[in-house]
Amino acid sequence: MIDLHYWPTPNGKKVTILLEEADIPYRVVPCRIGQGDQFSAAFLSISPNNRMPAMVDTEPADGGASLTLFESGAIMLYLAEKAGRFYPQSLRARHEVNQWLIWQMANQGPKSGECGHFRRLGDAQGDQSYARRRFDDEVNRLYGVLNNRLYDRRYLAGDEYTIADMICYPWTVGWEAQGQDLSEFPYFRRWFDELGARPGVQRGMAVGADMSVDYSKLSDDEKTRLRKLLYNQRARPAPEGGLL
Ligand SMILES: N[C@@H](CCC(=O)N[C@@H](CS)C(=O)NCC(=O)O)C(=O)O
Repeated sequence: MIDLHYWPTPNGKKVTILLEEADIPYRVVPCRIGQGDQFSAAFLSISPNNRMPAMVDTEPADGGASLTLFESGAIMLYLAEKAGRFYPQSLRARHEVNQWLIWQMANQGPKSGECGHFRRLGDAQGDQSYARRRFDDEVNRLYGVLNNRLYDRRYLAGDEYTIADMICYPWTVGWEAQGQDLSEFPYFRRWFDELGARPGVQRGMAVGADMSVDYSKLSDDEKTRLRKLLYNQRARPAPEGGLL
């Protein structure tokens, strides 16, 4: 069984889309990031970066002890390999998928995350207009990268729908809140509409809909509490007595 430590954010939904598409049985273990679950010792032993999603497979293919993973890209690769689906194995096709999956993890995810961060922050900590413009522009550039890629390909890695598509999709659903105009990106739009119509994608995107919190509806006190918990995180001290 797969235990998915999850909260309904784009990074979490990448994995639920794959689990639904590949019909892999799983249990959701809520990781309430607004309550600080990601800092508990039990969670950090699975995910030392104090971020969800994280995963425990209690029945790995080698028959050994439970296998744990953090980082959504690593989890997607593992689950696709386990299911034997959505991750073509020929040399060239596999590396097409790998490069777009890593593109997502290194570019689309982090830049879109910062775009959301500065848009939500407003000017509460002083003038943030440069930061907002910087990340709006970067996100716009990244939609352009997807649009150009999809100009002559049905999917990101070619003719086949793969985990490269699934990993990118959830970060694009909030295009409006990211300040983007999809009429600029017709080839991306074609792909976006096709993926959005897939029942597996719809089921994956809906996981935890009852848990999610609308940030814009929170009171000022609640926003202050969340900022204290989530913003300005610094290094956690290592325990005493390690290898020196
Ligand atoms: N690169 C990581 C990013 C994961 C990530 O940023 N998760 C956020 C929610 S979307 C989180 O757990 N935040 C908790 C925190 O900021 O303390 C991945 O793709 O798995």
